[in-house]
Amino acid sequence: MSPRTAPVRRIAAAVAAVSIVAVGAAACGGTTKNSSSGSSAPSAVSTASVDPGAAAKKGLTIAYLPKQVNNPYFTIADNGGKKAVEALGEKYKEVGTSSGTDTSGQVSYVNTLTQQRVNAIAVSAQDPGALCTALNQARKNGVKVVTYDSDTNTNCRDVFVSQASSEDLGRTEVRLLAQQIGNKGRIAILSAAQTATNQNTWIGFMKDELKKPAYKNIKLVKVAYGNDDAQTSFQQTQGLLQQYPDLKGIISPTTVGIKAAAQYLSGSKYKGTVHLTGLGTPNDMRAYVNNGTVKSFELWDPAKLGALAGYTAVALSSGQISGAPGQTFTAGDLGSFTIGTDSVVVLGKPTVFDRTNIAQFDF
Ligand code: RAM
Repeated sequence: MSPRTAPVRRIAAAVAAVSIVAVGAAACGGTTKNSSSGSSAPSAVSTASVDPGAAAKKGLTIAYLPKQVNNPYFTIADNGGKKAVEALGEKYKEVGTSSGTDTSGQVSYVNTLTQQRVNAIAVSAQDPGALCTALNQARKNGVKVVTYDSDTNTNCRDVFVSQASSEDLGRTEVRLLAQQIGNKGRIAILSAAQTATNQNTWIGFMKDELKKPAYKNIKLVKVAYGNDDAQTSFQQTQGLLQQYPDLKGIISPTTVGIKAAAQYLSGSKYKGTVHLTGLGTPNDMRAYVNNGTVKSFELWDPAKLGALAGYTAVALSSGQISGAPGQTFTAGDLGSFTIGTDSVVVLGKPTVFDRTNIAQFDF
């Protein structure tokens, strides 16, 4: 899929900007979807009545807008979404930018999808706030908005489909690395985009975990950003080792970052002595686990995440749920899910991959 050209994007953004002021005013007017969560939303959503027993509508258009279209992680996730929504009799489409830092490109796509009157958008946000005006404009026009993988601010979407508990992800990555380096030494984080909601949330929990007395001999020296770009991530890893030659370990909570860091370490004198963990796909990381560069890392099943986003979008568009905490819906063979605080649905627990189990996974 090729990214849209800049001039087209500017025109689309300008068209949408004209009608956006009114939405902002409505959203700020204090209509609250759920007063205990403190999330405000366009009034159309907050007053919608739901019928949990309603049949799923057919022929809905569910559009996926990943952070990045050429990222294998999103290819797996969105294909999982495609299978799920098509099995329900809906239409699937995917649009998106090829860069993980093109927030204006994401905004432009939201505006186009709104003009096309898709029924729902499933979006992985490159930035928590940048898409909000466009997404609330979409919602005001009846488009349901599900964030998946990377959230926006809570008042800009109906439901966030989260891959796992953010707190668990952040803390377990620190634990994995701490075990590998014997609880001692300098470490760094190689993240994705500096604005990415998901990575920043996990990093917040990593920093909190590192405050525990058990980690008093571990020092986080730097958070570097590889922007979910293989070459930048590779160079950032190289730069970290140049700046901190005594570095003991790296956490990379991004599939693009961890793969590039593993590639760098694997071909360097640091192979096997500088430890690396984070979030990666088993297919990307298999060679580096088998050649001793990486001991263990974790991830959820991206296809299931994409599928759950699709089921959630269809349930919203069919009036089975409105996104309010406590509501329950069925997500095909993934089972039944209950919407939690801040309208978040959690897929489940991630899997830790290492030499003993990685051969069992193919994604
Ligand atoms: C990258 C993206 C994505 C994140 C995964 C782990 O592919 O940044 O948002 O969830 O890594």
